Amino acid sequence: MDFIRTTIDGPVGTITLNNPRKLNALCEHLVGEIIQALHDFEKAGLRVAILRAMPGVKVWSAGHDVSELPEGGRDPLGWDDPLRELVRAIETFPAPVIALIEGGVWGGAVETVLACDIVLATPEATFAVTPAKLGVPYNISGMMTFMSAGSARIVKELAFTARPISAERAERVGMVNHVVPAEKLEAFTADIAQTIAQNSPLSIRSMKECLRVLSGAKPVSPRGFERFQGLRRMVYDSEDYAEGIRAFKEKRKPVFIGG
Ligand code: LCV
Repeated sequence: MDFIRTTIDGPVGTITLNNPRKLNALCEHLVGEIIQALHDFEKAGLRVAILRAMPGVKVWSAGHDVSELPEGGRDPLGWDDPLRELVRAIETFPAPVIALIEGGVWGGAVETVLACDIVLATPEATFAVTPAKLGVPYNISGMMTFMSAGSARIVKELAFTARPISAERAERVGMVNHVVPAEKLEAFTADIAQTIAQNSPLSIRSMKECLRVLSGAKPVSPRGFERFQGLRRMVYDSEDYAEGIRAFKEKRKPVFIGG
């Protein structure tokens, strides 16, 4: 594996993001390695997976690899996009996935973390939902991931401002389970993981799947779905979307014209 490290401690497996050159941006290669590691953990019958970055990182993950986003005319977050595949792999992994967060979590990496079952963070960790900064029309299941982690009002503030929020604020609004000082976080995470691993894996697996289905069970009519997709297409076909991606690559602030 080039971009991750994996370790196994009895019934608990750990995946460590390790592509510092790209700030662990969720590129196709990195995502493929994470998904493969989860498949390996499932085959090995592990009872908990921990997803983390290297100790002491300033950036846990910079989010979707912007260089892999289309420059317009195509849905940037379609079904087979690596980020979508990663979120589904976490959600359907048949055991709890614990996110151990140090540093900044950006864009699609926030959804990835929120797709995990338990989120543990240091006080210095931050979370920034960034589609509006890039001009990206976030996708429907992604918005539901955010909605299941926080109230619509909090999601709107995060999504509309695109500003990072602190781990403490994220904990207060229910997006993070525990905020723990960095020097204690590994032991705290291991304790929760080992506790889970001693409980019934079948009971936990069924409850995780029930909760996944129930949290996604928001009635959306076919007409409503098509309207969402029409709204999203209007965005990714827009000049604003192309400008957002171009500005990121040219390392300048985008100028959005609303069209
Ligand atoms: C590719 C990158 C990235 C990156 N992709 O270091 O949620 S959505 O809809 O927005 C979704 C589509 C999504 O997830 O989009 C990505 C959202 N992510 C962000 O907005 C974070 C963008 N990155 C940053 O704001 C900064 O890089 C942070 C604050 C994370 C770190 O800043 P720092 O000054 O430490 P640099 O900005 O210098 O980045 C180091 C290298 O990593 C690249 C960046 O272009 C630079 O490349 P070069 O060394 O070639 O110049 N990089 C950073 N983020 N998401 N590449």
